[in-house]
Amino acid sequence: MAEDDGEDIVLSELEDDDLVQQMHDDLYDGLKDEIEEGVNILLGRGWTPYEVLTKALVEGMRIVGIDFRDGILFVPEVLMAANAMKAGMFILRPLLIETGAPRVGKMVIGTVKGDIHDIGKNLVSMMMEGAGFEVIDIGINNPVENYLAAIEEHQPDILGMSALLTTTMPYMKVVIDTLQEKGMRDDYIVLVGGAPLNEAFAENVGADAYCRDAAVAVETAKQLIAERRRSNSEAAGE
Ligand code: B1M
Repeated sequence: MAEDDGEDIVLSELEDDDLVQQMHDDLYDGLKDEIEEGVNILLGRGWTPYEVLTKALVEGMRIVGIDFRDGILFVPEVLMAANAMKAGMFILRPLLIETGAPRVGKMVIGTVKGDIHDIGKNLVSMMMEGAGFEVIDIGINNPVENYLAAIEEHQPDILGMSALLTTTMPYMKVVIDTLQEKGMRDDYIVLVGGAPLNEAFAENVGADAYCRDAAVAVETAKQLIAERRRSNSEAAGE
């Protein structure tokens, strides 16, 4: 995508806006080293990790997604873009989770069975950790048994599920129905997210909420945990 006029581009010499534009191009081209360099430059110029994440990386991946959809990019190129994105996220992760905040709750999160998309889930995990949550990430392609084993082992407040494909999102209902059948549904707050979902879908499958993005996931998690704790202490007559 990036126009190559034969001149080497020196990232550190670019103004912020041009650098971000160049990073979108570099992400598109799957240039991991350049993405790492760009992230470090922006951080060095005083950008917050969250700004770098959203403006340089997430926006760049949005553009990749459009051309993937339109058949301009194919799986191998998108994989390279995803790897470059992950390299940038790797630098930002410790900065985003660097917080003295007391643990506000625990979440188990994973991408559902049949689905290997994990960038969005990883981002949600990072933002939740940054907001003071303990996060147990069970990875991709999770059958219901994996969710059950993880919640039994870790006893979280929240179960989070991610799906990026219209063919895999119905699996969320399988997990929630299983919790229901086992009489465990009300023990957990269930949050769902992923590009093809919406609020109506979340309501249909019996989730507590749909989270449009990682920031909404954090806000929703905090709000629902506070509500749950309030009603528990009211029930206990405190
Ligand atoms: Co895939 N892919 N892909 N892909 N891929 C999509 C999803 C697609 C929309 C592309 C397109 O056509 N435009 C399309 C799905 C179409 C559909 O179902 N309607 C698609 C397809 C078709 C496929 C394959 C079938 C392609 C093929 O093989 N022919 C295949 C399926 C593989 C499988 O899973 N079984 C496939 C493969 C891949 C790659 C492996 C190449 C790669 C994934 C690499 C990886 O994740 N490690 C990939 C990628 C990168 C994408 C796109 C381009 C980008 C996804 C992404 O990372 N976005 C994507 C296009 C798109 O989404 N526009 C696409 C950035 C990320 C930050 O956003 O994931 O939405 P997102 O997460 C957000 C929110 O959704 C929310 O918060 C996140 C952060 O703000 N959120 C949650 C997400 N999960 C949450 C969980 C929560 C809360 C919020 O829990 C509490």
